[in-house]
Amino acid sequence: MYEDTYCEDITCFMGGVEKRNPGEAEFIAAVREVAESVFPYIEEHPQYRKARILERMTEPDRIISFRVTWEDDEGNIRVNRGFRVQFNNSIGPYKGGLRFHPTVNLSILKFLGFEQTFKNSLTGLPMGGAKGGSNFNPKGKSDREIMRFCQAYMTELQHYIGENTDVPAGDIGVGAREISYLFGQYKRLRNEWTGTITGKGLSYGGSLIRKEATGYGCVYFTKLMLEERQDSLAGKRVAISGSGNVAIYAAKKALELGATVVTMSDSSGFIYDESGINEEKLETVIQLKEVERARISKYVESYPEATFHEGQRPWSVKADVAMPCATQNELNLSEAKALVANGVLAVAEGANMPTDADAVEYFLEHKILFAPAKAANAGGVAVSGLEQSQNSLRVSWSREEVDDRLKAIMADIHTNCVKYGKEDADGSFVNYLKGANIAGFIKVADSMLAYGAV
Ligand code: NDP
Ligand code: 2IT
Repeated sequence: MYEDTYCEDITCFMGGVEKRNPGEAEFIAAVREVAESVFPYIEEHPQYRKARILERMTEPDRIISFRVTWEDDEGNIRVNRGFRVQFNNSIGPYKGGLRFHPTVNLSILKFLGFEQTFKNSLTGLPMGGAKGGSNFNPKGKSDREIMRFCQAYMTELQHYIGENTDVPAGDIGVGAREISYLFGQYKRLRNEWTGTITGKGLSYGGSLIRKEATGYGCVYFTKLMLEERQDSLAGKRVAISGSGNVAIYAAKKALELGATVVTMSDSSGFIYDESGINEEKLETVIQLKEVERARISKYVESYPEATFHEGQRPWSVKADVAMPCATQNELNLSEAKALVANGVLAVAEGANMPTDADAVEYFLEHKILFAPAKAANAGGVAVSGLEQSQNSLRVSWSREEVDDRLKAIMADIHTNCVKYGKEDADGSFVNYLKGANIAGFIKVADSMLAYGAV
């Protein structure tokens, strides 16, 4: 099953990856995307080839899988599967979110942990890559059930994490409420108060701007890409998918910078508001999603000028900027064609791997500004890193201080993407995908080289 050959080309290398990870479509796609960017770079830097850095980087340090047993409100015993994939800790303690969603499996968590390694490297902060979660479905569960599940999950996870080992955070289905229950249980079991989880509430060690950071960072990055082309966000029509943490704060910052947000969505469909989802309407979305935990379709009850499109994704509308902020594989080739036909200028991935590989290729062929997830959504984990720093220093920085640091980190990521992603003879087109993959690779690869054969 395991073929240990020195590969000279990407076909041989990917053949090995596919053999070793049968049926793991998401993980294989994430590896292929990185390998396509870094293989030519490795060719020019044979020290990486000789040390088999890419082979090592695509094998997680370890995978932890465990049973989570909990009791629902009716007294029934429920059983879920919990995971933590500790992918690579070359440049810092493992860091990455937890996802609670019925689709969670090893392929998805391995792809997310692999991506996280490069993303965290791009932030410039000392963080390795990891991801975890469970196939638990939080939808329709009572607060008490969520609490019992989080406590049961943490009772096992606590053995493997710690402020200098592995620091989890939120992701799909894990927001402020779940983080509080998880952190409360960790603190209780370990009798220690450390910054072992990020995304905490402000009264117990959380950082200002963490909640907003992924969405804000994604918009800051989009602004920088447009400025690179002497353009701006002001007056642009923005199509956003999702209505969770990332989507909401991407919408908020886009509005602040003078754009018009025309769509949001959830797994049941999307809403289209031609007149724009303004500040007041966005507050309604926040109320719907964060407080009532209701469906986005309810938006049209408050704003009948908008339309709800059941079972559809928002990529058919006319937009200058598209921001997929819901989940993986939510923008396919035909939707990419529709966006380009409608004049899209920039696509920024708020979610992880939302765009299918052939759709990414189509955007790049058409010279669309394409911000890959590991660059565009790195603001979330970057502010998690700042939360860790504040916890270690026992200080709390102001909103302005954290926001300024976030802006500076996104600007550095942008600069590095431009440095390694310039294409065309005159360097006029920036392939941000290639730039992000190479820039993220170098720091991790050089650390692995320095450690010798580990
Ligand atoms: P939330 O749980 O807050 O929101 C998720 C949103 O996406 C909801 O609107 C949800 O709709 C929708 N969604 C989830 N799964 C699907 C699906 N299979 N099909 C259609 N819609 C779906 O998660 P986040 O906003 O935190 O995460 C969104 C994305 O951003 C993910 O890819 C995540 O990995 C990525 N990300 C998150 C970061 C963070 O800090 N939170 C940081 C960087 C990236 P519904 O309610 O109907 O399920
Ligand atoms: O995908 C991601 O970068 C996250 N879910 C955030 C991870 C973190 O540790 O803040």
